[in-house]
Amino acid sequence: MAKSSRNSKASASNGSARGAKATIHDQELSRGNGGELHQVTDGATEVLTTAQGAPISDDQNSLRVGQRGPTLIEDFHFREKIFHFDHERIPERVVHARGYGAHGYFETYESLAKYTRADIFQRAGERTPAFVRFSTVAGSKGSFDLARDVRGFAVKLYTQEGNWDLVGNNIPVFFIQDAIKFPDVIHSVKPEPDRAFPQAQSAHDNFWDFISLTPESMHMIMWVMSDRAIPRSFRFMEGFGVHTFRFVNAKNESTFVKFIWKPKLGLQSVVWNEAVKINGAEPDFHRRDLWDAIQSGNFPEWELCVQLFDQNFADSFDFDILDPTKIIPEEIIKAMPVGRLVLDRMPDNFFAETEQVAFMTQNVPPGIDFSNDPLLQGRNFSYLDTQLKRLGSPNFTHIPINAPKCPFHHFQQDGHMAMRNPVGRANYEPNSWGMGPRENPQKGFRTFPNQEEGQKVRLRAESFADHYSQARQFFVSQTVTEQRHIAMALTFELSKVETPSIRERMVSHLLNIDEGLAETVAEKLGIRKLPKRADPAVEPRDDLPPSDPLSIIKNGPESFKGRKVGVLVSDGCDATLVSDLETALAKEGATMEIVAPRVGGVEASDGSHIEGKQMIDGGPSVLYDAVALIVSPEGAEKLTKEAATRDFVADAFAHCKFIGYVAAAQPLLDKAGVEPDEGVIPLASKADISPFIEACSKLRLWAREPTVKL
Ligand code: HDE
Repeated sequence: MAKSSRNSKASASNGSARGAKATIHDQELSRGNGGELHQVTDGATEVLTTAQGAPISDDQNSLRVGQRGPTLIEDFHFREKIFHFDHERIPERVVHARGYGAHGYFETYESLAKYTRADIFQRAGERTPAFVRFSTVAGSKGSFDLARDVRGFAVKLYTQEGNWDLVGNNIPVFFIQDAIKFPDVIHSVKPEPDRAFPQAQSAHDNFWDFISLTPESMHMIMWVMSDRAIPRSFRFMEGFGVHTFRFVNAKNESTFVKFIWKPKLGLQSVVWNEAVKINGAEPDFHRRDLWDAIQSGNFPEWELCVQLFDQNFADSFDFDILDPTKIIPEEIIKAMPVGRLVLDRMPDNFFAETEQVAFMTQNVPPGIDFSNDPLLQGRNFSYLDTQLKRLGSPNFTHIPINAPKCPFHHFQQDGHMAMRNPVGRANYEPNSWGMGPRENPQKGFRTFPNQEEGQKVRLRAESFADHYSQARQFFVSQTVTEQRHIAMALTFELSKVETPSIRERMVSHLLNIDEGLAETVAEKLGIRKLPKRADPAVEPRDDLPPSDPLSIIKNGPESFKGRKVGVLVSDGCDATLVSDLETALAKEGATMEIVAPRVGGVEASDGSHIEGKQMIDGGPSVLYDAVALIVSPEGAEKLTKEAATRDFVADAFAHCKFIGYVAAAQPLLDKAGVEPDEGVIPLASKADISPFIEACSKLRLWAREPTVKL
């Protein structure tokens, strides 16, 4: 008796904390419908209701017979609550399941009317609302952010003539040339079906088996084995439309176009050893980074660049412009900036927006059209199909995140969850009631009338046959450091392959790309006798010149803006130095985070308190772009005893980061086995701060890497 009455008291007091503001569900309702929100209130706070609007008296106890008796099925509130909970999950995306999105806008620089009638490109300075979702490809929704993987870069632009979805990746080429191979490449990379592992990894037999049997994937493999596949942040990666598209102008003239998003803050990736550790320390590393940047007003920005070319160029180019395993180097066709994308607002609700957003390659406004790229053609089929499976109804366009923001009128009706139906008698056209919308040949989307003819065949064009030349071009465009990373990535991945013949088959392909690379990988894998090189469909070329835009290191930032320093402090540390560093970093547009022995913080030499953001175990140096060690002699003495401190310093050094340190921190460097070089920078006084930040803007001291042998 006494027990149950205590419970019900607790429930009453729990209840008083409820409803301090409108529930998320209510907010969604009021926004989604734009209509009046019916609120039941007791005058002070809103009253909790069922989804049908009935006020609820007790949300702590289900209805039962007596205090200890069976629960009653007539408890409609309990039934509805559990029913809804049981149905909260929807299928995750079959690829790109793990993603993170943000709102923003696209601003057009100049009119592109000469090339396209797309409304978004007509007026200089015009802003178009945008929603972007970044993603990994292979892992499931709950996987970690730093998987070695392609990143999705999907942009929805709510133009005044309908939604334009540019559903791209952070890599400009793809694994396959024909959409019919998509299920195969994806099955091979996903967890193996009998054992259901490994999760979010390509380092396993099935993937490399498929790849080594698919020479057209070799160019993509070079990119995926490069640091492009382990970006430091969504903010520091490029996006590519991949396929050749068409611009079509008002005179119905067509220009081919490729789209590239270039981050204003320059390119940056992490190293593999770091990625592995980030995944353990902060599986949401990329999510948190985007969240923190936007919430603090440091809005990430990209420039949209277009490569424009005509049929004459297409006919004369060394490769087929319809082949999605090829790029057009920027030295050959300039990437012209045409606008900028700014992300300035996080969604109010992850599920409603980021999860339910439905991107579709076939969402193009008048003035943008497709090419015959067989991958693009296949995608145009797939994306509509997949939304029906995932979102469960053809009315997924009624979900606010997917609905156009321009006026729209059609006669589609009914179906599950229909929110909008035609009003009035007419739900067809033509009708003689004079009701409803009609098509408009001038304003409407007109497909570019490209002449097409030929036999129906299942044939791959000869012009798609060269699988190695651009893979080599990518490799020779990299700095020595980046080439080393590619060799290490291939070695790592293939070391996880248990079948020796698959490893060898891969090396036989590498021989067609770069002999030195093949030899290094073979040697590191312990392959004693080099296999014969793979038989190429077309003899690879070695005369394609290096292209600088393909390297990350050659396209790094101009400053340390947008980056973060991890500052390790202890009791008795120099408070002025800490605050001077913070001020200087803020001036640079960078931030710092205090890592302390206790998250409660430390007492500095002047008696002031410095609050910790992370305790040392929770803030390893892999989370930062550079580190500073600002400790007192006593603090250093204590910290050297902690394994986490040693890792903090040793990892920062091994990952080639810049390390600023006060003299008292010397024991920490010694304990971590740091051999000072120009990247280990004394911070004796305020005057040392600016050279330290200047050095940090180079991001890494790559010259150190051969000595740390990562
Ligand atoms: Fe996708 N892809 N894809 N893809 N893709 C999907 O659509 C597909 C390809 C890309 O954040 C799916 O809504 C086929 C290339 C991104 O919601 C699905 C082929 C590129 C996203 C699908 C490709 C992409 C997807 C799964 C081979 C870069 C995430 C869920 C022909 C240019 C969008 C969904 C988001 C998602 C099919 C190849 C990018 C199944 C058949 C090439 C960024 O429709």
